[in-house]
Amino acid sequence: MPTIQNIFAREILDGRGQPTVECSIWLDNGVYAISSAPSGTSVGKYEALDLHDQDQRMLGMGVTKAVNNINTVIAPALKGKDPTDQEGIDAALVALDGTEKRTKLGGNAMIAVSQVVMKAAALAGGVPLYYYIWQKYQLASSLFIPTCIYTMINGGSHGATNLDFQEFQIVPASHLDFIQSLEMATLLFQKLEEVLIAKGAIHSVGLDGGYAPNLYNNTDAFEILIETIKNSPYTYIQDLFFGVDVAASEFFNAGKYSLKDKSQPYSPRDLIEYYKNMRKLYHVFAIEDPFQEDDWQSWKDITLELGETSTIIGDNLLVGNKTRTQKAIQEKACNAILIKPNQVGTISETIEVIKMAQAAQWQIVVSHRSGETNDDFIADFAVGVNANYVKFGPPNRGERISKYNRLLQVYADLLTYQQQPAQPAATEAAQPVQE
Ligand code: 2PG
Ligand code: MG
Repeated sequence: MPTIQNIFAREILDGRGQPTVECSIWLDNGVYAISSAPSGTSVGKYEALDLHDQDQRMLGMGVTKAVNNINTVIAPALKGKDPTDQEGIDAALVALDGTEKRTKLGGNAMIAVSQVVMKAAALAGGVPLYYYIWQKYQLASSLFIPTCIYTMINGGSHGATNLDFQEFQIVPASHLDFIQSLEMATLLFQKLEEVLIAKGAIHSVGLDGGYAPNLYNNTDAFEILIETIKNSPYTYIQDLFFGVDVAASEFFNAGKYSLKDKSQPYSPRDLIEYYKNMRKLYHVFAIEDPFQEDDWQSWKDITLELGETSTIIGDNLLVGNKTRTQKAIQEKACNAILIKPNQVGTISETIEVIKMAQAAQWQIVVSHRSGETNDDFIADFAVGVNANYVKFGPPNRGERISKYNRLLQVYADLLTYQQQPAQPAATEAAQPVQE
């Protein structure tokens, strides 16, 4: 049995140019691995804390405290431990931290270690990471590439703040396999730029790489996407649908929601009607965070009224937290969960929540963060846990491309193993996964 010889962390930069934690591990059999912590911008109220230095350096965003916690507290405690005992390692991290929100060690310190241990265990076993995860947790009988939800336009706190919604996405139809869907997303992303230039609406790219154009409201964004699709060989509704990450907490105030197309804020009831209309007009198949994280009644209402035909995804609502997920299952507050392991702090706890959501027959969407490095851990993780969907941004910017390129490698592996890389069905009716 290989054992952990050393763990060492340092501060590096993520794709936003902000400091984050990177961690190396050495096993006594010579295995060496590296992993880093992603981090968010539109951060949920209930997620694990990203520990930042909050001092004079780098606008207080440095992570030297989290790095020191790994080097001086975590590393000595994990020396000599078995890296394949992920549950034991993660339980040790949870115990060393001892807080609900991971404020002592930092969620960023904990997830970097939890991930790197898992990478080392896979390497020690001589198998690819996704395969190791799949074998270890046995969450489904076959391996496949999840359907990719591609962000095309960024608004909200990821964009130029002119658009209310954070992400306007395309969701490929189930007849396209991963390669075909990536080709479609790549072409549409290029075509979108042409349309934006022609309209004089080009601005820049947002935090996860989607265009952040000079548009006024959400309707403009859908219309531009429809025009883009018309300028391509693809057919709207036949080949793709739309999705959004509303990130509604960002425009919530005193029980109401302010959208720029109306001077008065929307009541929760008005906003549900807005979504119903959007669903009908633009075939928006997946809606993430339609309401603020404590507005449980509105979540229940939208799931009741749109959940039969749409995927209602809880991100900030759930933050991968067991108690909140349990409550949402009981109260039927959504029918899908966004999984971001760094919201939780450890991989073992994330797996428990995935199991819980799968048992409730929810759809699983494994997601990147707006702050990402070139670490492609999350791509292997998504395949290994048999996620229905992944959200890795557009095919743009190195830290997003690294995930798509990793999926291309896994796709090739699966073909080589002669296992059919079957797609979960993405239909407008949100059908259960076919394997
Ligand atoms: C989200 C994520 C990723 P952030 O809200 O789903 O797109 O954003 O990482 O900023 O929380
Ligand atoms: Mg979100």
